[in-house]
Amino acid sequence: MRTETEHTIYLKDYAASPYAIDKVELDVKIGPVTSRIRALLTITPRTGTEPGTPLVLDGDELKLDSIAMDGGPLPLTAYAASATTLTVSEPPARTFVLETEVTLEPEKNVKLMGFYRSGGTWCTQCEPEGFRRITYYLDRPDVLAPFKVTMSADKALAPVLLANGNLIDSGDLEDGTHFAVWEDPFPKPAYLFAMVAGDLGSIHDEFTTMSGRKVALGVYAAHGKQDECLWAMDSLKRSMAWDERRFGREYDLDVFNIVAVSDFNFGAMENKGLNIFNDKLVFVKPDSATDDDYYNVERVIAHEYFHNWTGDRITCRDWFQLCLKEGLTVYRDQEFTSDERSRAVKRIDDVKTLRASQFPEDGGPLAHPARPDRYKEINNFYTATVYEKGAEIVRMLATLLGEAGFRKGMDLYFERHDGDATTIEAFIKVFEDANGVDLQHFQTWYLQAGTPEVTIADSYDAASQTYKLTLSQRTAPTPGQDAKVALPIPVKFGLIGPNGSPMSWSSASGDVRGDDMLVLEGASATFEFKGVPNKPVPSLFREFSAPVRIVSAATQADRLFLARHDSDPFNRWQSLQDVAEALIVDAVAGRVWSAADVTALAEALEDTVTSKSLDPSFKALALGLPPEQLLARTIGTNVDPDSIRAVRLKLVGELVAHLAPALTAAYKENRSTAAFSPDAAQAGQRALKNQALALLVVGGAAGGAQLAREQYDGATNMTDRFVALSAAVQGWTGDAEAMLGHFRTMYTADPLVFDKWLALSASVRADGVIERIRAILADPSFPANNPNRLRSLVGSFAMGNTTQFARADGAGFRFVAEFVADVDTRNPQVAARVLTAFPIWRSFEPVRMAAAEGALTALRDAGGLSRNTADILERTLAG
Ligand code: B3K
Ligand code: ZN
Repeated sequence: MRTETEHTIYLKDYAASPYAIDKVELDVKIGPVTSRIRALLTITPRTGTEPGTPLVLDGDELKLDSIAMDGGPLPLTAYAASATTLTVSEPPARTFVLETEVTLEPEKNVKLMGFYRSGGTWCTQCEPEGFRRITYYLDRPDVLAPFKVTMSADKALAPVLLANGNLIDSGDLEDGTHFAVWEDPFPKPAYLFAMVAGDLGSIHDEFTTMSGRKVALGVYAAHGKQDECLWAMDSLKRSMAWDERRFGREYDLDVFNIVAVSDFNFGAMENKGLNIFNDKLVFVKPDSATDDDYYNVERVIAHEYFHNWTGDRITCRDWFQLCLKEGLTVYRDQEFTSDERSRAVKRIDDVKTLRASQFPEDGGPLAHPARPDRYKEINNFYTATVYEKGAEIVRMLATLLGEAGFRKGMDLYFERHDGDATTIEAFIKVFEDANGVDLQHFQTWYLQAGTPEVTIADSYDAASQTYKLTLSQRTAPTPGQDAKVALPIPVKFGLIGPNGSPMSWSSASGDVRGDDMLVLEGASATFEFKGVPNKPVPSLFREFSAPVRIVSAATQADRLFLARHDSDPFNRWQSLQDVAEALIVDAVAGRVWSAADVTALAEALEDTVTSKSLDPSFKALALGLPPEQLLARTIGTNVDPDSIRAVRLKLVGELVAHLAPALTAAYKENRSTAAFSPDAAQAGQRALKNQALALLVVGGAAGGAQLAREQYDGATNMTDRFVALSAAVQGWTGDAEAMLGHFRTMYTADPLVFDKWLALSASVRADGVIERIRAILADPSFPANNPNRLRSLVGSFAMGNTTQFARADGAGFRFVAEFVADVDTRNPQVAARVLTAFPIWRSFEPVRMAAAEGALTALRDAGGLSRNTADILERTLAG
């Protein structure tokens, strides 16, 4: 490994910077090839700073053109500049103004961090450490300053000039250029800085805040894309209204702009007043975007907007606290979606995501606490643990405190910390103070890595009418954290009587709160319910009230009973998953199911699909069998992905043999000729219809392939077309190849639809898929630097096509490792992200395990990797 990766940063070493920045004035001259950045930083030593303490500013690939202090030149001996630092050895012991100039070449910035060019548009990405690629600065989140930015550029090349805050001046200059001055009155860390220049189209609207202020809203994108931005604008307005209603949060500037760009390393960025988005999370229209795309645009627009309060107004003291803004903001966007759409469906979707991405992370070599205490490369900590587990922790807090108690804490958070760069401890403290409770034990959720496993045992004594429930927890060691403590775990629950109705009790002992929550604080606890007339079936972890793995001795009969009778939709769904999972896992281990086992599950699914009371989007989820990767995780060791896939497909086939009539009926009943609308009701009907179709095709029902073909040909929206194609590809029907070819020809001109084709091409399970992907990559017209294209093709392969990625001959592992090495030379963030497909390698059977290790060690031995990729690789191999 390179020595760079030896460089570890520890939370315990945190110290405030010796200097504060009171004011930033930037003058940015954007030229066709080079851009010049002049920065005027007003700097004051912080109280307690020893006179003569050097000022050390961060840089990254910068070259200093000139420097001055308080308007005069600085002698060469007074400073030292390198690509990564600018040190002023003995700054004055009073406020001074430091002036620097650097020249950048945005076009060459293919890392897409700092100031770069995407499809002709100049834009920025600064979180976490991109601002230092624009100018020398104290690039850390606890240095907050008001910014004033003067931008100028050729008027024809860049008629649009945007930055954070409010526009205070603009005009033409004599040389054909024009300028704009943007001022952001809210002190902010540099990671929230943004500017955009280019020839862009836009749509505009207005929002009136709860105190009656008018905010001008704009969404900017490539010309001709305006109609694809309307949903984003609509989502923004609903987000603004929701944050006022639900959290009392009002927007603060006069302007809120969103810009869509095509080359972006992740989804979007919450820069103050100027959010920059990956265009795939802005552009939607019925004939090129699916219902999932609409849902994601709405969700991410909301997420970035909500950051204005949880992230921008209140930011992080240091990057260890990332979860403070991310976990909390994910919780907020989840709540938004739950209020706007179906709460139960949203919860199921989120738990599926958590289990698919966070649980494997938490149980593998990359496990880390939601608030880590060390890192080598902060970019590698934008993880499912920080985001999704972070949101789960906030959700548990809300569950434990109740809605009103949670809101009191949030109100205090905004009141006490507005304008601060703060910590997880401060966040927990507001809930303690607002509610008069002790949350020190709860705080451990942020500090301890690993997913607790909760084991459930119960017994019923008919003579004394007593029902006893014993819960115990255990968390396996994770890298660097051998000893684990018990965590406080909220368990929402209910007891269900033999007739399917809720059962009550006359008295309970143990930490039972109200009639629907238990709290497991220690390693183990017993809860005793008296006055329970019959043996109940317990429904535990309703709404998935804690991010844990549940081990229960429930029988298949109990699970099927819950699937029919539980009043909690989450647990109804979960029970069906559990039944299917048990059948598959047993069969993989050689204990083949009986016909009666399959019939019982098929009947429960049929009751679900034909139910008059359940909504279609829930039914669609209920019909989805546990994914292969999840089954592999449950199996845990000695995994052979081919056998998991074969057994799962066999179960689908047998279920479909029972369910074909019900699925066909659901398919027909949910077809609609109404004009397309992305609303949850219509999307839910499409989801059920399309899930039925996918099962009919993959389950080999007579006429299934034909139905997919007909839907594909006759589709009037992308959801129907794409799902029909996916079903054909998943089932690898006779005409799947022809359909894929047709889709490509039809949509090559639209990069975001082309991404769908790339992802599907990479998901083909048949041999030859690696050659297929290699051929696509080798095509000279393939945009090899665009993160969306690369992730759609190789990311989908590595993360989704497990049987081919984890081929026993090692070809899949080698291909992905070679791809990572290649992309790493251009865009380390994309490379490091794709490499996170590997950490499951030790769960495979010995042949695959050795093949994966071979590919990983070859990557390591070739050397020359970026810090991002080397860090992931090192941890993946160390395990
Ligand atoms: N805060 C950004 C993510 C930045 C990722 C940097 N590697 C978007 C978000 O989470 O809202
Ligand atoms: Zn975020």
